[in-house]
Amino acid sequence: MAGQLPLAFGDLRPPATEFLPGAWHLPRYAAGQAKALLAAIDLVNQHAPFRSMMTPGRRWMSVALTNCGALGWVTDQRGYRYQATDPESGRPWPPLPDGLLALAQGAASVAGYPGFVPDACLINRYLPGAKMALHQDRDERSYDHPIVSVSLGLPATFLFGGLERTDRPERILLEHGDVVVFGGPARLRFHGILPVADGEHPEVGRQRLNLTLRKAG
Ligand code: MD3
Ligand code: FE
Repeated sequence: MAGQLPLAFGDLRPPATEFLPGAWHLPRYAAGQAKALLAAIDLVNQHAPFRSMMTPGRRWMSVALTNCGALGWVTDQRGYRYQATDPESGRPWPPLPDGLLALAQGAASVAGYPGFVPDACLINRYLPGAKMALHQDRDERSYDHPIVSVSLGLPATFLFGGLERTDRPERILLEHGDVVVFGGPARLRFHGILPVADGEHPEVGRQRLNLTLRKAG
């Protein structure tokens, strides 16, 4: 993990900041591992391809998603849940890559959440125009564990609200390589993503990818 050491020079990552209680922004924390992360996502996509999913309210999500790890997040007309198998294939989700686990644990430690052991990684793919409406993440067994988010590719505006849907959200730009850790009092805040603007990222192309590492079970 030499890429995570505080090098005397050659490390241009801005410092981590706690932008709201329990919520930490680690700018470009994962940028040095982007190639490995993209290769890992490619492998997951070969075994469990990105797909559209329908909400219990019968609306198609504009984001395409897949998962790796012991548990994967799914939605259908029956509801939102985590399950051990891919509903498209009936097979277990691909394993969580070691490097991704180490990245998430390192980021969680920086944010003051040592000993984080995620068992689920949801991977969201946003093509230009895709968005995610304000929501809370409440499908995990316990809210005592943080969620680690890794963004790759096109930038997006992240909306970060309060504990009530109507609380006016703050806006945070999430860029390629950025990691955000949400724990403690931030864990149940409403959040969403504004429609992704069209563009072309030199390493990732015309898309935004977001990985969220969770302890779901
Ligand atoms: C704040 N994903 O998959 S990541 C999601 O960029 C989701 O794809 C967005 O919201 C994305 O559920 C946002 C940032 C994030 C993830 C989980 C959170 C923020 C969070 C859980 C609690 C509070
Ligand atoms: Fe969420």
